[in-house]
Amino acid sequence: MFKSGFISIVGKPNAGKSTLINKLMGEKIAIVSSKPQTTRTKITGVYTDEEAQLVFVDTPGMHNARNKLGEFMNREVKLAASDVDVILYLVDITAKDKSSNSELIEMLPVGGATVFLVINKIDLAAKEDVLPVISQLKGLYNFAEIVPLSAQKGTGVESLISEIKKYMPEGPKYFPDDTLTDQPERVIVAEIIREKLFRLLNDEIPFGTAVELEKMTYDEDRDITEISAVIYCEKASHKGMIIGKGGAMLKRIGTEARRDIERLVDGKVFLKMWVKVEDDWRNKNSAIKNLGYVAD
Ligand SMILES: Nc1nc2c(ncn2[C@@H]2O[C@H](COP(=O)(O)OP(=O)(O)OP(=O)(O)O)[C@@H](O)[C@H]2O)c(=O)[nH]1
Ligand SMILES: [Mg+2]
Repeated sequence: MFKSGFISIVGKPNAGKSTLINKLMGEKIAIVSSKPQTTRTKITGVYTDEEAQLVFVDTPGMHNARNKLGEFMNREVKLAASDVDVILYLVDITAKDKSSNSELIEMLPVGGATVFLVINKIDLAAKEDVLPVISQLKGLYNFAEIVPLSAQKGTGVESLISEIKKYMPEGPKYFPDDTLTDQPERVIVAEIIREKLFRLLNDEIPFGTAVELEKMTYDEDRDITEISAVIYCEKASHKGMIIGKGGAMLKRIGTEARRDIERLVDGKVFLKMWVKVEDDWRNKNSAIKNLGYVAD
């Protein structure tokens, strides 16, 4: 009997949701950074083996929205958590305030879904500290399963997959065997650039950035993919920081992004980037939409 179903990965910002979906897929489909609110849209990853097809959805971290982009992100979580078979609620074992998770779980449209508590980053905790955290958290909700793991190291990820399979109904393959993600290549490219902004820029600057691809074409004669991208930011002072002294920061962002994009397209890449200021875009519905943050 072949099984299939939908599983959404939710939790606070920085819990390690994107790291987990990447580990489950065996490939990087979602960007990761040490800063909260890295993920802005829901991202589907399809896992297929002989027994089952598991359709995972990574989501933005649930938080108190302070602008329209934040409201959009929280809506994305709710959309992704409704109508699924299993919800994985991720908690970072090292996070200080764990009790507030119950409010977030209450906000989820759980419906008939089974909810797992996944305790992540156990590689950062001493063995004897895991059980006390489990007993602290298990009363927050009626969890069907509690799975401790390390999304980064992969410890416990296999057992998570087998636990999930137990709750999957009999079903068809919704996607062809070789499907990995629903994201078009252009979207992944823009996300890779955004990841570098999150990794290389400090303070509030990365949170106010967005990336739009203007062009992505393959030049057959030169065997090179040509990409032009615009980095949007909220203030002229941020633009200066993104470009850096003598263009040094933008160059570094470009070099690191190009390296990843070349791996993705498996070929040479020419990447050109511009930085533009779009005042307070995170509070403008039209700007948010234009930058690809559109609910479906
Ligand atoms: N040591 C350790 N670090 C981890 C683990 N999982 C994730 N991280 C780190 O935690 C940080 C956040 O990881 P993400 O996967 O971006 O977290 P997220 O939940 O997707 O965050 P948002 O998209 O902002 O909601 C990154 O620096 C990861 O490398 C883990 O199992 N162990
Ligand atoms: Mg994420």
